[in-house]
Amino acid sequence: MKSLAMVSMVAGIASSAFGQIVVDGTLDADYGNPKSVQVVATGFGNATDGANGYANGSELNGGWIKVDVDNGNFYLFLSGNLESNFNKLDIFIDCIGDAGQNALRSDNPDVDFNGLNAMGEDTANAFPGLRFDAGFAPDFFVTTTIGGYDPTAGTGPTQYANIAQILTDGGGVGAYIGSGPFSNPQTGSNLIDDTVYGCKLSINNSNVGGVSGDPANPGEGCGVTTGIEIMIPLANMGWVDGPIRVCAFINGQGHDYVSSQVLGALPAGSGNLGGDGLGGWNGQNPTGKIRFSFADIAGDQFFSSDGPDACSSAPACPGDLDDSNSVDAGDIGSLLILFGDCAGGTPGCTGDLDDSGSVDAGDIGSLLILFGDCPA
Ligand SMILES: [Ca+2]
Ligand SMILES: [Ca+2]
Ligand SMILES: [Ca+2]
Repeated sequence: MKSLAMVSMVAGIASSAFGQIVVDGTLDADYGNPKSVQVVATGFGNATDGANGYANGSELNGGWIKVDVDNGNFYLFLSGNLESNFNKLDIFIDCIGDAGQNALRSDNPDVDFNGLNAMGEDTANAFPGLRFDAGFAPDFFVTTTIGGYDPTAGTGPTQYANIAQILTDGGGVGAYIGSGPFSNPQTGSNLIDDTVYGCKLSINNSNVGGVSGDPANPGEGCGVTTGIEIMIPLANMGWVDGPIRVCAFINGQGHDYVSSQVLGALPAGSGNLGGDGLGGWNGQNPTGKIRFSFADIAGDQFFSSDGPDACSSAPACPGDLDDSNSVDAGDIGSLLILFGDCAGGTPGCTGDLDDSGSVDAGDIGSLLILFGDCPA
């Protein structure tokens, strides 16, 4: 965002190296593990259409971040769906450790009909705006939306996107970065290919899995591999080093009503946050439409590029009880020390390799089968 020369330089690096990630709305192996997973039912419609372009609901099932230093790009993959009704996917990125806005100001760049500032503090009326968890101070904003599907003509929908700097003291640069119409609403693909700032965005809206719309049976987000994909040159974000953290949520058309679909996820059982954090609406106000703090909500409503695998409940190398990176004789010794019933008789405690509810002779047999080096 600093200069076109910088962007050109980054693009030059990208074209001279193998690009493992393709921005197409489908998950690439190079993303590694998901860093966030949804546990809350969507309050903005369960997506059931199965079409690549349009969707009848919005859900954020999982979040992946790839900081590709070799190619100079930040990649974000959010599995799920963005309803093709011009609801918004708002993404706040904390990529500079000692800068940014923990409490969103309202003198940031005017992008998407001033939608970013609509979420910020209302200084005239002394209303606070959106505030983030302690320690999370975003430095960059991306918002994207999709709509305009015409079933009669069989055209659309089209995705649109805006980016903006979030500088510590406001101001900065923002821009509309283009549109990506679908080549075919049901089976086609799309791409926003921003040649000014070097960003790329795409959606594949075909997911029908992930969370449900039923709070009593929310399901969960693991396993969904299509959704919203974004690439931003790291130079535009002012990134120098360190992990990159993201807070992403589905919002209403006017950036004025936050859904239940937030990553990092809201506490299980949560509903839509609305404008006040409780499902109410403050949208009649020019700014400060969003007037709650994620710090008041349990858990971290952000996730980090260096976080653990959000979808792994099992250890990466079962049987490697002494963390030697291989399952061998040393682990038999560790197993013997663990002999006895699991706490409360709950199967699957450390050493209970056969899920019998106790660590016993049966687990020695299971351990012998696992003998060998851990997967790389
Ligand atoms: Ca991809
Ligand atoms: Ca920051
Ligand atoms: Ca929180």
